[in-house]
Amino acid sequence: MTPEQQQIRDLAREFARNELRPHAEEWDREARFPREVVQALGELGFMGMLIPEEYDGLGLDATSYLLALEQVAWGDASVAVAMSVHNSLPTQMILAQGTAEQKERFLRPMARGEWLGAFSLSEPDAGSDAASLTAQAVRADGGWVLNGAKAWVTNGGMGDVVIAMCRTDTPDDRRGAKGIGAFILRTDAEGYLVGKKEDKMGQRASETVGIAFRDLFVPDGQVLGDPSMGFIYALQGLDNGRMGIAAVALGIAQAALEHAVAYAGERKQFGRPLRDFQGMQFKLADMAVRVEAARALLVQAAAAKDAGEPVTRAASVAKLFCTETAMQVTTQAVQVFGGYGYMKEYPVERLFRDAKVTEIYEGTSEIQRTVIARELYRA
Ligand code: COS
Repeated sequence: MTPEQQQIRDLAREFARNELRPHAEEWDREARFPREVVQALGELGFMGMLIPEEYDGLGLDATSYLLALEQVAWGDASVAVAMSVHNSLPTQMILAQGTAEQKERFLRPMARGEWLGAFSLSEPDAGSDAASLTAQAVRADGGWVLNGAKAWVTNGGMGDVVIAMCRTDTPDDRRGAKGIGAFILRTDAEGYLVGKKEDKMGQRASETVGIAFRDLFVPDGQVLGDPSMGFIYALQGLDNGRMGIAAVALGIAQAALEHAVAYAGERKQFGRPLRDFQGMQFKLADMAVRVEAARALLVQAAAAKDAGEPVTRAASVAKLFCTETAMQVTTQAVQVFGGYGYMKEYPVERLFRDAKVTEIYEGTSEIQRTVIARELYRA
């Protein structure tokens, strides 16, 4: 790490320790997202970490961003996923494909944390097979009219800007993955409807909603790039998004490891602390090795991104390994705590629940393996 990267990581750790950790249990219990925290993250510059300074961002490298995101997740995974989606997907997609006017209009308030961003690809019947989505955009005078339903949108209700993928091809000329556009939506637009907030197993404080479009008019100025290339932009965005989720998972795993190490040092059975038992030592060592290996893979993917190299494979490798590490390490942390680990009074129970979804959203572990295998043949 460079001194600057270390400084950003330490700043994130301090913020997580003081502003997130003390409240994580309460936010989880109440399933309430602390919107005020987004403002605080914005003041630190953390909502525009990858946005250039000319648009009010910090203009940092991916490594700094992901190391900071890991720390935020160490404090609270729900806050981290909101930050990850915002920084990795809509802002990066606008940066990559947006016009000068779109960058000026959307990136500034997003970089300052005044507008929270979301990304909407999945639908009730289009999950892993994302290109089969059916929400339809129809050409109209000066723009497009959107109709359809989307599923599991993080920040989709309380957020301000959503990039949503909808079909732009016509029923008699279906073009599959090349017949989809990416639309920059304001959530206060007429015809943007927010459905019920999902009641989830973990990351309960993060807002996950279904949304629907009913004759939602989107002016041409809010179409991202080529209206037939939105699916490609979404997959490019997900290359970034998957590194973000890897960082979120890593923060969860690191937190679980630290709790397990501390507990095994304190808890006594058979007249000795648990840490004195070789079975426990092996368990803790395996957890630590997984976490370190996961971080190395994430840093490697971040370095590839910073070097301007293709990251599809590295991002999927990092996402797969970090998220499965989170699930394994939190499972073992619950085991170390024994009966207490199963109780809500102890944080490992929440971390275990928070870990699971990282193996699912932004591409399941099975999709990551599919992507990695395809890339092996491409190389
Ligand atoms: N970046 C840029 N372009 C990409 C890409 C990437 N990472 N991955 C694929 N593409 C391109 C392909 O090259 C192809 O274009 P060409 O025909 O010109 O070569 C196009 O996108 C379509 O790709 P493909 O034919 O592979 O599409 P599939 O429908 O088979 O889907 C998977 C590919 C399964 C990998 C994709 O649908 C996927 O990632 N699904 C999971 C979706 C997901 O993560 N959802 C979570 C959303 S957030 S809750």
